[in-house]
Amino acid sequence: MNNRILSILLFLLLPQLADAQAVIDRVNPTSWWVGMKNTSVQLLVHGTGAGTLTYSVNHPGVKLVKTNVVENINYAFLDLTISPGAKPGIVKLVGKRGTQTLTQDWELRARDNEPKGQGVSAADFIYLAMPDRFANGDPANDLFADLRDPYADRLNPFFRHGGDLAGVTSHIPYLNDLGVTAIWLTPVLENNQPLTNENGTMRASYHGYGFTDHYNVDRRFGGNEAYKTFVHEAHTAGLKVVQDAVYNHVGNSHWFIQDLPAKTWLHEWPSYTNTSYRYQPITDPHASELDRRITLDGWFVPFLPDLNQQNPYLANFLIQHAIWCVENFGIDAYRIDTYMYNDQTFMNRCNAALLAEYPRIHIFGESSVNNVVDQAYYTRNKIDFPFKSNQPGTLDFVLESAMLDALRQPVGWDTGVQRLYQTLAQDGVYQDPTKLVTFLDNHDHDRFLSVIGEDFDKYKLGLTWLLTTRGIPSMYYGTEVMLKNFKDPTDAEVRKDFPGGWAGDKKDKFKAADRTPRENEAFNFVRQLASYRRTHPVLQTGKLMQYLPENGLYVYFRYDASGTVMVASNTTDKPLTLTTKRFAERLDGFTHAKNVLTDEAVATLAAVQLPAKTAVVLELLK
Ligand SMILES: [Ca+2]
Ligand SMILES: [Ca+2]
Repeated sequence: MNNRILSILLFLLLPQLADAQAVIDRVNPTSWWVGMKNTSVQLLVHGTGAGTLTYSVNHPGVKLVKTNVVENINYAFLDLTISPGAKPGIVKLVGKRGTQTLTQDWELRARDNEPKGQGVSAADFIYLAMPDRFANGDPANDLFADLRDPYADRLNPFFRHGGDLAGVTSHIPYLNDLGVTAIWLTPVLENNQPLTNENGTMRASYHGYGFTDHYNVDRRFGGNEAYKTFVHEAHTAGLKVVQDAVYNHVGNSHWFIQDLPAKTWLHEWPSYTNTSYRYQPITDPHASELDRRITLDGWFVPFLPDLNQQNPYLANFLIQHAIWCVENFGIDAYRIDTYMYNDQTFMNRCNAALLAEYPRIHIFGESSVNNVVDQAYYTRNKIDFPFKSNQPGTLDFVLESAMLDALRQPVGWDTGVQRLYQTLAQDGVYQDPTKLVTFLDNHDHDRFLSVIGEDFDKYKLGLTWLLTTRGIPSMYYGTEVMLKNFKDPTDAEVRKDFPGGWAGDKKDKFKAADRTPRENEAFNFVRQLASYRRTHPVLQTGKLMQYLPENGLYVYFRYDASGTVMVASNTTDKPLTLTTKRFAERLDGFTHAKNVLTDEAVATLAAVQLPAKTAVVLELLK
């Protein structure tokens, strides 16, 4: 059959098929609220022939402004306005075609009192956990035979292990005790992806970065209700919640990938094209358009299709989903996955929409770069780039590598602790460097303890910097009980189960009695510094003054009207006595101090004893 005959046949048959079979099987967002600042919402309506129906809405305060159709007749996009006086309840969406009338219920809700969009700031300390690997609170949800990946196997590092939201919720008291004030979980939305073959190994989407339905939390994590419970319990305990957002791509089993609304929904290439993972073409004024397109529109991996955020219906879909999660679950901040590979104009629009509804919300993306200029591009900055990002913060990858270099490189003119000093010395490019989220490692990097050669002195030094310098500190789960490993042979090595998170684990490191003396020392060290930071605004909002490092000695101060804290670090292998005359500018008026880490009194400030590879944190007193 040639194409012309096929087209004529389809032309004759399709209307009848649509007439006979038109259905609505999905409306996204699944609900919305009365009283949002933006009174417009665009409903994606999906189902066989959904785009061939004529829609109407008869509900107090709700107006159907426009019905939009796209090239796939299974979609309609309905532009609604919801007046402040609209009545919460079930809205009937009526679709008609010929003699057929379809009625679809859609929920309009009143806003609830759960705190939402509270933001995270330098007053916070974020704990990053992977729910599949943290604790299994409900063994009944570990696997489901009707999902594309029906397995759970703790002996396989690449499979799901059964950890879930109930497991995180039940350890909120542990996190409170440790002194963290916010929890960032790797994504919890449904990833109904099959196992994928990655370099010859079958792997599960346990990490969560391949969404298949934006409006459902994965059943294996406990579903939407478990997430709501987790957020509510966290808030009740004084903890905020950071959600991991993924705008750049979805899983290739996502329901809308199975029935694409339009050719322009994705970045499609004549043949498969991966992103180069090179970020320079985005900021480079000399870049070729081809290099830019490959970086931005190339696919992250073959099973994560790259979304075209310039498609206006897709852009609305993603932005409304971001708002829906804040409003529905009560989340407080967003970490954004692969920030650099998104359309940056779209990102600005999305950030602005979130900030318009929730002025205090914090947003910080993953931009894995190796220099301050490229990092500044993705947050509010003072550089004259042609594109100006409105993102409030960003993850501070440059400071991470600088802190690690300070601990692993020999002291030199531009090496060792100079790297830390020199990185912070470039903070002038940011509008507000205190909004950057700092870290020593994460789920994609070698674990901190291994990078520094499992040296406990260096471990304490790094954590001291993390918890006393500028920024919003974050810590990867298990660092406090000295989990270690390189990504050798794969990242599964840095994503091990938290010991004690599963019934029957030999050791329960959530409990002091099951931790070794060294692990308790580590836990208590983190807790001590976190507690001091939490109760001393000077470490949150105080100014930072740093002195040029000399021979591996690095001294900085945090100070404001409420007090002054001096942090003196000896990054060398030898004990040293630090003469403090050079710091008179900040020591003026202070005569003695309290050692924050030991609570000991320090009688004189003339000289400070610094054993090899140690830092002292001194609260200066008059
Ligand atoms: Ca489970
Ligand atoms: Ca992209």
